[in-house]
Amino acid sequence: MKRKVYAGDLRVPFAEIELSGDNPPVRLYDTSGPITDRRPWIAARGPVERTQLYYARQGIVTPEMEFVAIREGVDAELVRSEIAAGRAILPNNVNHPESEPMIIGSRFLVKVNANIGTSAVSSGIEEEVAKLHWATRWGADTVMDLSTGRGISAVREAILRDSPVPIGTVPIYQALEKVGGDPVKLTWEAYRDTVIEQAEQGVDYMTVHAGVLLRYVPLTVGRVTGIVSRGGSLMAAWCLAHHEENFLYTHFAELCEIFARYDVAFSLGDGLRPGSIADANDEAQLSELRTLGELTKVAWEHDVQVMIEGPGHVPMHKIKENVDLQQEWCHEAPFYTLGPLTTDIAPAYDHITSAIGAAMIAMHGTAMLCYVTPKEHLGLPNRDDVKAGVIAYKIAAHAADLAKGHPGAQAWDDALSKARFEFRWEDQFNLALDPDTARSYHDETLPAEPAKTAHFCSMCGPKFCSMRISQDLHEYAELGMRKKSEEFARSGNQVYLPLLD
Ligand code: IRN
Ligand code: FE2
Repeated sequence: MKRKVYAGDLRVPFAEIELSGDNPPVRLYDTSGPITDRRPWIAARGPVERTQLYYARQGIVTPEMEFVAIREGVDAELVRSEIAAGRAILPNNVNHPESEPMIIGSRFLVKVNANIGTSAVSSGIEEEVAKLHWATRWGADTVMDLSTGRGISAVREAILRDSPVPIGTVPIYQALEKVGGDPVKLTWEAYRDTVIEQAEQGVDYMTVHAGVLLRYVPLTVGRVTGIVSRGGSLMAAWCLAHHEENFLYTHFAELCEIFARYDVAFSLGDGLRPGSIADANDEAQLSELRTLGELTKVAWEHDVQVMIEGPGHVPMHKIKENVDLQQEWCHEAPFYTLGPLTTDIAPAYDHITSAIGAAMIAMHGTAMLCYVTPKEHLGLPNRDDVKAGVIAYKIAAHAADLAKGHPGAQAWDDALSKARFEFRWEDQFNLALDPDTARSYHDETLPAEPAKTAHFCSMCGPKFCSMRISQDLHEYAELGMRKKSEEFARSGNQVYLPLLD
């Protein structure tokens, strides 16, 4: 069975799966909470709070960094030096002490973000808080509250106070509500006040579409799908209407000063990301990426942590180039990508079209994957969609951890495979990423209790089970091949021996 355990004085949470017989328990990274309290660590640093990047650059290992090192099974010094170099971020607003420290960087486990939030036409506070817990239960490492419509401060407050994971937002959405929904009326002042309000509440990272420059907007005219980013299209509309440079770009240094006070991290938005296979890796997208690299340096000068958002829709053969250019132009700041979707033809299955791209892009070095649910392009995800999206992305992330050779990643696979081979069905279910579904699929055809120890399942039946046959092969080897081959000849050279009679 699964139980929650805590390691060390910092009480780092893990899920421990107990296995049958003398198989050792397996410890897994656990994002499900309940919430911790970082208040004492924050208070101990005195009245002037600095960012984790500042401390890392000073050579100081904070309790947050130590916590993360235990969680990842790596050295605290690796955590500190990766943060100091800007290659990893530890998002944790000083006003969000409920969140458990985690790290986003290519040298660490690949992370998954789940988007939730209300829209003008559906959903309320309880529903969104339930989605938060549901998402972290299945392994979401961060959650973004993308609420639009009325009462979004209250939704965010409820989510923050209940969240064991860092929370991200896109402040331009709320700024737009403040100016009555007309992008032309957006102002730096309205935006700034929104950011301060959200930082005070405890938002850990914010998507800022500061790379959508006036001169890049015409580059999107010939595209098949134009500008698909909500934030990107708002800023593009503002720039064109005023014929002025994006105020997020012109006020970027001021924004850095605000972020530094709370240790809010930038998620530099990809407002010009491609929204279709046809538009992948085009000049609009790449121009913005170069600008994000320039802004990364400015943020670092203010000791503010940065990650870079990426596409979108990209066919498989154009994925690697995205990581290579991002790493080069953005000085190795962590990459955080939305999928990418590797084809446009499967609405209702875009958790799959995008998990394929997510696995590939993560293998090449993307640090965090923004999930896509089956409802992408179609509607607001419900509870089932949130689970389908998180599970698809946990698979992509773990597959990439294996490919990258993250220390310890394979232990989980090995434990599950051993259980499978030894027909320890309960152990196999308990080790599964989604035990509920694994168990129910098995029980659909073989619900009886004896089937839980049977050496076959209903896919192949008793006679054609390759696992059982190869276990018999092991036995043959142990008993002596010759003796067995004699028996085999005597039995009339039958491979599949009758089992049930
Ligand atoms: C992630 C990578 N690229 C985009 N994202 C996510 O898209 C981002 O983190 C946020 O959740 C959402 C922002 O959408 P718009 O405003 O760019 O459409
Ligand atoms: Fe899309």
